[in-house]
Amino acid sequence: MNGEIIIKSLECFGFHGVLEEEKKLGQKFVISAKLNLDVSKAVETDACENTVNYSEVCHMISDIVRDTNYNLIESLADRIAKEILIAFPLVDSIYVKVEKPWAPIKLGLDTVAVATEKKWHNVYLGVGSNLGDSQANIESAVKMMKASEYNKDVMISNLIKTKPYGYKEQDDFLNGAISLKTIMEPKELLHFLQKIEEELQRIRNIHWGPRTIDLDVLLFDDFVTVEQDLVIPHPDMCNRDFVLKPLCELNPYLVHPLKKKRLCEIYSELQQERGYEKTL
Ligand code: PH2
Ligand code: MG
Ligand code: MG
Repeated sequence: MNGEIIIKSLECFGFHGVLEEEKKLGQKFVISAKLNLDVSKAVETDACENTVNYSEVCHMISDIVRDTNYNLIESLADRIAKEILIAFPLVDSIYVKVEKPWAPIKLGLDTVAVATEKKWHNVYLGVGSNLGDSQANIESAVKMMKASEYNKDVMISNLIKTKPYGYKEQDDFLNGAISLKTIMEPKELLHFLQKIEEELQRIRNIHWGPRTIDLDVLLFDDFVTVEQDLVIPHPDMCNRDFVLKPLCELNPYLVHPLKKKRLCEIYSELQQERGYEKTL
């Protein structure tokens, strides 16, 4: 049962702002938040440990406003949203509004405010390696994903040995799929994954050539985007059995947002079309 915890106009004090005076003197910030969570267990047991204690949330917000320093209220709202999502695992998504009623703009106004929404996104990644100790490279990548507090529930499929697809003059690959929840937005996630690839010494020379690690965003909720450096869903995922096989192991009933079909259907259609199993 979906429930909401609503905090309206919590008065806080802090030193956020672009002007030196704001940083020195501080001012009032008024925070409102709406937390979405499953309240079934709380209602069934009538016990506070099965929900989110709104008093703890309010104190956490007040501490963040007092103890951090941002130029922008956008950054403050983002920080509050992220910290609450991380600290209270029951919360699936959150809306945060930061008002600055005393904004020094030499004009009279009620208040100025920014608002943000953040949530735990369901993400699926493809992972591949055919250089160095592939299994160790993939394990290190997973460890780095787990180490970020912006991610949780990181799970990896079994790894499969596969023939190179595309550029053939290279060693066989070890491939797998990873599922995780993240509060990063797509571009942030892309940069996070690129940093892991760099740390694992990936050198980009031949397009589709040998690599110590390749981390591709396959699916990001039902999100669809086309940008120069990021296309979601992954445009070639439905043609690759080394992607679909491990992905189906993690979640066969997941629906592809553009094909509107379950992954297991897409995979079995690919196998029929090819007439054979491509993996070794
Ligand atoms: N990745 C590629 C190109 N070809 N072939 C296999 N078997 N596995 C891969 O992960 C792979 C590939 C580009 O990302
Ligand atoms: Mg790739
Ligand atoms: Mg890639």
